[in-house]
Amino acid sequence: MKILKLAMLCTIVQVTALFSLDAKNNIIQNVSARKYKSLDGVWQIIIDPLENGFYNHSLKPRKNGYFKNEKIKNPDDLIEYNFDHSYQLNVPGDWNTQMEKLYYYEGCIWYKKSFDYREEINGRVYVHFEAVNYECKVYLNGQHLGDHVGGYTPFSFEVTELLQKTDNFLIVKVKNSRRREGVPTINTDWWNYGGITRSVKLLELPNLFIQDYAIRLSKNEANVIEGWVQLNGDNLSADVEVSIPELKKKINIRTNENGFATFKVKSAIERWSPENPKLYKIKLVTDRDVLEDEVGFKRIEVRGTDILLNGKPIFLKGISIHEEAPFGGGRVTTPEQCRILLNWAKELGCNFIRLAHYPHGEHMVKQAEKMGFLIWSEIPVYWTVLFNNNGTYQNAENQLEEMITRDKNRVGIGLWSVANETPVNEERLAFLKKLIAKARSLDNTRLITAALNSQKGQGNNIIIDDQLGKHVDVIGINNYCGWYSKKPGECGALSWQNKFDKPVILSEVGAGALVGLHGAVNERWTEEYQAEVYRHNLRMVENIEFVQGLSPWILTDFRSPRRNLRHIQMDYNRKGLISDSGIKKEAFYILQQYYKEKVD
Ligand code: GCB
Repeated sequence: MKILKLAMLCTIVQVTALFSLDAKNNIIQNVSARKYKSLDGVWQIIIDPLENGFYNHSLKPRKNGYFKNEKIKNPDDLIEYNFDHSYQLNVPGDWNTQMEKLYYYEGCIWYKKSFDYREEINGRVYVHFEAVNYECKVYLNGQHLGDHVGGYTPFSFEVTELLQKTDNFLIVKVKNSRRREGVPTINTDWWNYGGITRSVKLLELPNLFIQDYAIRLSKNEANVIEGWVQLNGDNLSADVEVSIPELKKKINIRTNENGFATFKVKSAIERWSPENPKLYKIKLVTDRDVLEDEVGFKRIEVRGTDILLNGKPIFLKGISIHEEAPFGGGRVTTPEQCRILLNWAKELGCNFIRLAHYPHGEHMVKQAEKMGFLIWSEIPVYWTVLFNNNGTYQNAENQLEEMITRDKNRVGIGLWSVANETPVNEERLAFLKKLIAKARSLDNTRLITAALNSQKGQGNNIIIDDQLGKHVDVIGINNYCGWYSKKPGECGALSWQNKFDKPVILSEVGAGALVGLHGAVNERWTEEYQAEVYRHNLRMVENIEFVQGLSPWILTDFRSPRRNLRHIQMDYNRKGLISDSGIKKEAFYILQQYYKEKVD
């Protein structure tokens, strides 16, 4: 297995100062535009709660674990597992909603996919996983390829040397046991959907291939497009042509001995915005590789308490979204499901979506920017992760880096969020400051944010003074007036003060309602109560001049094991404006009306 060479890493680090985007990890950019063979479909699985396929009775790793896929040769052989006579699951997909007995399961499952590979290999082949929750070990034909931790970002391993014409077996040991030191930690308010939740591909790449590239509007020079290209392979010095046909631009560059080159070109450019989600086709060509993408150009910045998009103040009419499939739950697995969610957000009148609380799939991001949504993308540093643990920090930083590496060319991304509702203390401040610095070093063209619930209240006065506010560009505030505190009718009278001269997005506000349950406005769980909470909170928003957007909690009901009120919740957080069965609640129309009347 080849991974990026150290020399390449060094060059990229040097160039960081120039371009602020690096590609330290081995993520391969824009996989859906490459030649690939899909490994999606039915996989054989073995449910292994004791990790017996990995550890022996003395808890020592086995030499011949399940990853060997052994078969008996003689009738008296003893092998106590057999993938071919086991259960099956679909990939992509979570295991919890595919098999009743796995609904609450948190533990280890082995996945196996057999395949032939009769194609002539003229270059290199990588196995690419778009996401596996939460951690995994990957084996091909009995050989360990590598491990990955973090349930929402992509990773790949080279398999060129290991592929056989027939009877390949790819085995993945997946584990979604919650860990105190994990990111997220053991306590969340969403379902811990386990499994190979996104697609798996065998990427067919030339010997020298375009591994990664960045392209965007220069932050410092007007009407300048800039970027870089990173090749992977031997003899890394090569000619690359970057073209943007619609702008009639062709840029010819030559990569250095580490496969790296930057480019820059001046051009009149139509800016991307929610009203005009303009994308340009681009093409990167070497004598061995051709890659196409669609990219857009925008500038987002802050000035005092304003958010400026392409130089003009914008009010972000948003909604928060979990990666929960419409009509029945489970992880989103298809572009069609993304479209349904995004069409609902459009119908609501949104120009902004908060993709909570972890990086969503690439389909979602790509589709969203095409439809004109500005996007908040987040890593699962949620609640009380172990801020004093170095391993936890490394894990969070790695997930941040994988998220930014994957989506840096997605013009729709406006904000990177490093955390949600973290407790105020020194260790957390140090941890998040470091993450913020990392995010800025990877991408200085997006705004950095975090959702805080640390505002202090006394009577009707609320003050935002969390020291983290100093370090982010935009302060996200989660506030549940009328639900977790106060009566709905009291929210309109709240008076907010912000210690920082920075914009605030009300990143969460909301209330629960069971669709179809009707009653008085003071009866919890009714649609009327939820609508009342929205009415009063929207009145409150109108009184806070530094609020430049909102993403109420949440577009649809979503599964959460915290929600145990059987007759109402049935394992669902009911704060959705739309039920898990796709029915709109009264509050949907309240917010829709507000967005209709609100000037951007
Ligand atoms: C929050 C969390 C979100 C929860 C929500 C709730 O503040 O950020 O993940 O789901 O509250 O419904 O309690």
